[in-house]
Amino acid sequence: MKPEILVTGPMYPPTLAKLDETYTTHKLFQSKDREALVASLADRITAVASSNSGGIDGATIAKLPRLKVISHFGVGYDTVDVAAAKARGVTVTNTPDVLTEEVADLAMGLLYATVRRIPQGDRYVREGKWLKAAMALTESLQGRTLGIVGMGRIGQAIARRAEASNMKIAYQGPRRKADLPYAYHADPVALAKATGMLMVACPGGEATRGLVSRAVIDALGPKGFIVNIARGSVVDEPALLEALQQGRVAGAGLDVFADEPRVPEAFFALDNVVLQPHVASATHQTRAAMGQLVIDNLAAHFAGKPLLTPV
Ligand code: 8YV
Repeated sequence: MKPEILVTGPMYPPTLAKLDETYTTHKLFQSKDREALVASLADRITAVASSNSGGIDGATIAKLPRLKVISHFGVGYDTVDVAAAKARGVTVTNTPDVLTEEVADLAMGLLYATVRRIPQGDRYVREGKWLKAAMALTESLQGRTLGIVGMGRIGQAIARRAEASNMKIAYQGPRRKADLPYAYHADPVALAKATGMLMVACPGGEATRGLVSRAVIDALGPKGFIVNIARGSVVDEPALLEALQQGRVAGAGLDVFADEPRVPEAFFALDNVVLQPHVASATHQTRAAMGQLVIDNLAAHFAGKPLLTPV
């Protein structure tokens, strides 16, 4: 009899296939009666596999008295009620490190695309406009200072890339990191004012909800740029949309949104924003590595061994 697990959200199909092979999987996200499914499993489920598009809340955790581990597909786990889990002695694991460089690549790609207007140039050629005139010049990244909000593993990987592009680095976060040689600003408004260019790379969740507020966005100024590869919840999205519409900031590159996959259509009409469908880690190699961590943490649990990546 294969051990049973509850899978609360869809994830990388090969990983799901591997879970189906190894476990009797109960897929909450496919269930017609989620309440009934959870109730039917209450007396025996010890492990859950969750994802960003299907997390697990405190109410569901409370209905699983034997639960021991939540193996989450993602480095960010803001769709998991970690406080409720910890209160119950349930360990949550995530998928850090294996996606750091991949996410940093997309972040820099989005910064280049936004400031050097690469998608706009692509459209300019496709629409035959180059036949009539050269495309307008853009701003330069050279010598600019990139203000990174959130200097964790991904923030530092972005900083390395930006430095290789002759950019200077400043950052904001809960605390100064003594081992980093960059200028630190406790206040995101001060970081925006000092740099005019923000890269949002901090965790999501209540602690950072609305951290990049209207005041931060206004502090960027009309030559300012912002890229968000973290979570839509971190940025005041209506304030950013308004600032872009009114030219109070020069441009934005967005991979994440407040209510994914629903993106406010008002963004579509704007020529100063580059939009991506939350793809920072979306390569076969990286998603496979993330999935392997989900699998390895579950295997460790069922083998009574230490979990690999507890949060
Ligand atoms: C998602 C991410 O996991 O890891 C994260 O926190 O946001 C992404 O890698 C991915 O979009 C799959 O849902």
